[in-house]
Amino acid sequence: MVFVRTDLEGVMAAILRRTLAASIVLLTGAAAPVGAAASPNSKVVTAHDGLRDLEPDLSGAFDRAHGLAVLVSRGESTSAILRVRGIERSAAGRSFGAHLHSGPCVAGDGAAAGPHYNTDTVAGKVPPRVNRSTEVWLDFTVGPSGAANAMAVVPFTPLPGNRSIVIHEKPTDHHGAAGARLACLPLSW
Ligand SMILES: [Cu+2]
Repeated sequence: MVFVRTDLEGVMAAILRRTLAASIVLLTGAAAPVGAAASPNSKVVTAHDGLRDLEPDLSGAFDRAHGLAVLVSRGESTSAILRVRGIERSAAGRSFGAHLHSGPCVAGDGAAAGPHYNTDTVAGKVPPRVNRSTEVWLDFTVGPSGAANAMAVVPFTPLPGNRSIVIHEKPTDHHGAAGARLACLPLSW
């Protein structure tokens, strides 16, 4: 487990470095990439904010939590990371489902986030396949200090919109269900 966590931290640090480099390119309009991996074809979405409560009776563990989400798309592939900090330590060891949802993150209104973002649905495929390749699943387990990390790589680029990452009370099952919606992080681009 320590190996996995360390490895994940390394991967996320690399993505964050690339994100920063890509952002610098966007901000400065520099023609040449800044940093080794800042491809001009990569698209980067970031969000860093306090989590919004969706179910005040259930979401106490996330009352003071904040989240960082980064989506990096290159070609047909998107890498997504989620870092959550400030989770109540009583939740250490618990696992929670988390997904990119198609709708906005509105405090107190879990339904506003709508269904999972699903690339089959966007493409009009009926019925849509529901799995970790058609949706962005970012389940995590809370560490002893109240921190959690998750990463997913999917073979599509989510379309822009006012979207959210929703944290659920249970890990995601193979139908994509994870129980009540506890908290969310707004993600708009
Ligand atoms: Cu969800």
